[in-house]
Formats: sequence, structure tokens, C-alpha cells
Amino acid sequence: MTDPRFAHPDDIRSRFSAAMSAMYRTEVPAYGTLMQIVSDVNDGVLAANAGLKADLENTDQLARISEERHGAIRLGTPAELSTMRRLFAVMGMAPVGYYDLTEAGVPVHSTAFRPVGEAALRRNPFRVFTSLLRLDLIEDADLRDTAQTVLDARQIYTPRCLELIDLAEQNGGLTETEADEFVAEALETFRWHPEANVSADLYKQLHDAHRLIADVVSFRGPHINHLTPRTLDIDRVQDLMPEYGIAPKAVVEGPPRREHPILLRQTSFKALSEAVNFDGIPGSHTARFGEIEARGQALTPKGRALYDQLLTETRQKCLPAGDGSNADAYMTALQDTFAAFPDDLAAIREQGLGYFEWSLTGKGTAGQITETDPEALLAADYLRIDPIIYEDFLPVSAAGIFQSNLGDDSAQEFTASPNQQRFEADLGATVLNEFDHYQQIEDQSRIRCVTILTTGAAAAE
Ligand code: OOG
Ligand code: NI
Repeated sequence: MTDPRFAHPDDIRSRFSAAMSAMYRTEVPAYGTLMQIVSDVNDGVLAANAGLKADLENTDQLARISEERHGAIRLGTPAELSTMRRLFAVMGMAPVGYYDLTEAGVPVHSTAFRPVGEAALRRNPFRVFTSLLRLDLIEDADLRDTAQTVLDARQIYTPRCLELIDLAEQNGGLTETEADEFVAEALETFRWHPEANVSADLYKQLHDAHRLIADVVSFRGPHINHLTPRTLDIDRVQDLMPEYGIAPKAVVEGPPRREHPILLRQTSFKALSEAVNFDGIPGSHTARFGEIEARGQALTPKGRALYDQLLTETRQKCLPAGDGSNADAYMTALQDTFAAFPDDLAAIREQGLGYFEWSLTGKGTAGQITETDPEALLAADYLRIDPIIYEDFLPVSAAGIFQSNLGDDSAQEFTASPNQQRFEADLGATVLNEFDHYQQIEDQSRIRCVTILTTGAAAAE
């Protein structure tokens, strides 16, 4: 339960997300332009589509759309990762999911810190995709040791930020004043540093080993590398970007456009080249970009397996080239292959492919209903179901985003080596399994509705 002496973690998260967005807008002005396009497109979609607007209102999601965004950071050491877990916990964010990206040629493994539970997500769904560098995958032992030494010597958190994390843990929260201070101090960790931590020569060696390694090791902190607003029409925003002088990535990642969106579609604009000072020697680094996403229904393990299978089939037919030369062919192959994924809610439910949330329609008097079968109550219009929105990420899409912003030449062969146990040991906690979580939301919503209709009382959460 929330303690009145303390700022609510959801509020701290909202403040932090707004502060991060303001900072990123000054650091990467094209992100501000992208925000404007997204907001115009979202307004247009809502004005033209009363049904969608009503559905979002009904499920209490309209307010969150314009607030909604995720970001991404890349960390260098286990100690940085475990402190990051404690930092995000102060704002009600927990690690959900494990993503191994070695399979896709990127030497990291990752989780997403995000709010868990309906109320917190509605309040503010801000999340951060957080990767940990796999130094063990650098072949050159000398370079690996040098990188390790550089990383071990840096401190990415301000002393006051560390004190405030301790304080929040000891007291069970932060007062309003402490929370404001915490937001300002935590933000420092995510700021861009034009002064590199390494010489131009070492930067080049790291860069030659993998661009991502240079990005993580060469700087004083894990600069936020992108922020991503949610759009209601991603294809429209993708088309509009060039008109505003922004170069989009070649193809939209994820499933094709559908009547009933599933999972997550994402696209980004190319990273900027930024001036960097390597010990007095001027140079540049390319890492930071902007991204947009469109979220659809969360899929069950069965639905996800079908998605993965269809995506693999598509990529066997046509692998999207970074320069966009086969973008049309890829989008056509994607659309054709995904014809095998049913695009109506009844079929998705019958085949057990997606998760649904149950709610009351307002028909009938709570406590007066004798029918207890949820299916019968649904058929008789006492209950309604809506798709549960996917709040997580997709490894193949993430790899596509990494690659388009690290350069097409950056994909390397690594032996796929998922190591969730190691990741969790470094994190200092286990990650929540996203499928279990969605299943629980679905089950609890159904039980709660039936209990209210039949007894008049809300079931304990
Ligand atoms: C993270 C890429 C993953 C997404 O939206 O899938 C990601 C990174 O580039 O560090 O943010
Ligand atoms: Ni992203």
C-alpha cells in the first residue's frame, strides 16, 4: 500500500519520463520533430476513427497514448546492471523478459524495465530496454582486458543518486522533495557526454571489434540511445518522415499492417553523427537515433510461435537490405506470409493465439446475476473482451533496430549463447516471464468480473 509520506513510484516514473524526453529533445532535435509528427498523426487517426477512440476510452487507455514512450541503454558491467535495477525500482519498474541478441549478431543480452500491472501501466507505461555488453564475446584477449579496465574504473551514477536509492530502499520510498532530487540525479546517468573516456586509438580498436563495444566502453555513461513514442499509424509516420527531412530506416520491423494489430511494429530514423573529443583529439560517434512504435495484442506462446515461424519464413524468402533496395519486396513477402495469421478477434481467441482482458459492459445489476459461466455472460452482453496490449519487445526487431543504427556491416557471427542464469545473477534478481504475466491479467480480469456480477463484491486483487 502507498504511504502518504512518500511520492508514488508511478508519479516519480512520470516525472522521470518527462524529464528524459525534454533532455533528449535538446540533445537530438530530430526527436522533437518526430514527436510532433506522431502527435499530429495520432490526432488525425482518433478524429477519423470514433470506434478506436471509444475502445481506447473504454479500456482507459486514451490518456496514456501521448505520454507513452520507451528508451534504451547499454551497460558495461554487472555492477552497473544491478544498480540500474535498484534505480528503476524506485520508480516502480521491474525487469520483464530476457532477450538474447547474440543470435542476431549483437554481443549483448537484455531485459526491459517496466511497470507491471494494469494500474501502473495506465498511469505511465514508460519502459527502458536495457542491454548488458557481453565482453566474453570479444576474441582479442588484450582488448577485452583493456575494455574491462576502462569499464571498471567508471562510475555512471552520481554519489547523491546512489544515496537516494539507498534511502528509498531503507525508508520504503522517497518524499516529494527527495523524489524531485532523485529524478534530476538519475537523469545525469543517461546524459550524452561529448568527452570520451578513451583515446582516439583505443576507440578505433574497440570500434573495429564491434561498433557496439565502442559505444558502451568509450563514454562516461550509458547515454540514452533512443526514445520511442507510440503511434496509432506507423506506416503514415514512416511515409511522412522524409517530408520533414528525417531519413527513416528501410523497413518497419515486426508483423505487417493488419486490421487487428498484434505484438509490436517499430521503425526508426538513422543515428546522427555527433562530435566527440578523444583526449583533445576531435572525432565523431554515431549511436543516437529516434524510433516510433505501434503496439497491438499480446500473443500466447502458441500465437508467438506462429508469429516467429511466419517471420522466419518471410526472412527466408527475402532478407531486408539496410539500404532499402528490396524494401517493397520484403513488405510484400511479409504481408503474403502473414496471411496465415488470422486477422479477426474471434478466430484469434478460438485458436488460443492472443490474450484478452475481460470487463463489465454495465448491463445487469451487480450481485443479481445467477449465471456463472463467463462465456455465457459474454454471449449475453454482460461482459466484453478486449485484446491485451503487448508491453514488451521482440528480439528480431531489436536486432534490426540495433543494426540499422550501427551500420549494415555490424552484424557478426556469434555463437548463439543465451545465458539467462548469468544475466539474472548479474542483475541480482530474476526477470518476470511475460507470458505468465499476461495470462494472469486475463485470468484475474475474468474472475473479477464474474465475482462482481454474481456476488456484487470485487474479488481481492
Ligand atoms: C536497443 C534496441 C532494442 C527496441 O525497441 O526493440 C529496442 C538498443 O539499440 O540499444 O529498443
Ligand atoms: Ni527501441
